[in-house]
Amino acid sequence: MPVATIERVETSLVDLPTIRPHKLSVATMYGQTLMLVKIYCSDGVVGIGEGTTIAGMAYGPESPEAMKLSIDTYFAPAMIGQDASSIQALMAHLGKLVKVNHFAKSALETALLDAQGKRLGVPVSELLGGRRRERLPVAWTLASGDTARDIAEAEEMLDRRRHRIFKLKIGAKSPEVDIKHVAEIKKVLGDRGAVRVDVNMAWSETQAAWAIPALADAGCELVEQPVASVAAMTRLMRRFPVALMADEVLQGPESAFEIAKQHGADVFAIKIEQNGGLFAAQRVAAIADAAGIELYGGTMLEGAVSTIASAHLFASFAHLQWGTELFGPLLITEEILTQPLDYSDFALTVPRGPGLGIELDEAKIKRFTREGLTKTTDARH
Ligand code: MUC
Ligand code: MG
Repeated sequence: MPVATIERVETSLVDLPTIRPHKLSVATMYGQTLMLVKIYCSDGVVGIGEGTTIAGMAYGPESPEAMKLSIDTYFAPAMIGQDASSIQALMAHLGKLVKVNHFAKSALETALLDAQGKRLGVPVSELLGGRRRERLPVAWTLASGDTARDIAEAEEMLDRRRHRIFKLKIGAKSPEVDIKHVAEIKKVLGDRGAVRVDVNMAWSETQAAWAIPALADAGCELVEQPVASVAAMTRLMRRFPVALMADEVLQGPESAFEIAKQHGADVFAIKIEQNGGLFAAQRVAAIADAAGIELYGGTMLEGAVSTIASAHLFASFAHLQWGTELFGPLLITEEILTQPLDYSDFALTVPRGPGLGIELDEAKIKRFTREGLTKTTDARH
């Protein structure tokens, strides 16, 4: 007899404004949509999960609307009545019913882990093998599109002791303009702040081969996904005195294995959603460790739920050489938790309470929930 079965699954879309336009090479974001899922269990425990992407469909293969639809139509009906505690078995079952859909699977797995942690009275990090650190260094992304404004923002983050690692979003402009932008920012920050860049696949291989040495000269220490393919990443490896990080090409353990085999990256940016959930991301980290690839805790610019799910996982990693970029909740104007997260002294504290260890401010969430779309699936479907 299972301890608890799944009685209801509820999905909703929550549209939240960002504190400023966030410019990536693929799009400019003015807001963020969280696809929230709640799993109600027969023992009264409710687990929460989040599916979030960047700029609608400009970045990843699933939109928030698509995640919701796949859960409402395919996942949720198959989950009703199932054992809520057998998370790996249930996710494997769902994996047979629905191919890929990594973001939706990550949201569901997060909700199941949150519920299980609450049920057992332990943090999600305990369910993942136990945490090795309580606090995670958090980078901030400078992406206002304006050098002077980015410098002012970095200075403010340093003054507030919130961030001292800065990731610059480049690739929308020419490499020449971007290199100047990076050099100007690093010149002002000096040793007070680390500078890294994310090109989001915008460059051709020849552009990358020309631009990366100039970025290294400007004091940039890490270049994330400069080109789209693993083959091109592999050819760029070991040619410059700067680390190369894989992001978009990492789509679960099989892709991680291929990249590791081809020596396609020095560092993996691990994202729970892009890899298909916390357990899949854990396997990606294990592959990286085995291959001597270093680790970085990435983000899909998620809200508090998926950010904290990621934090529990990253806290359990054996290695986290490049820290994290779990700043998503700080890019949103609204606080959606009853107890705000602790971002202080350049790090995020991993909550200690049962499950994810966070509580949603339901009144706030309600104000920003897209009307008429919240859907509950139960035994009657
Ligand atoms: C990405 O490509 O890494 C992470 C930080 C940020 O500003 O965008 C994301 C996505
Ligand atoms: Mg990236």
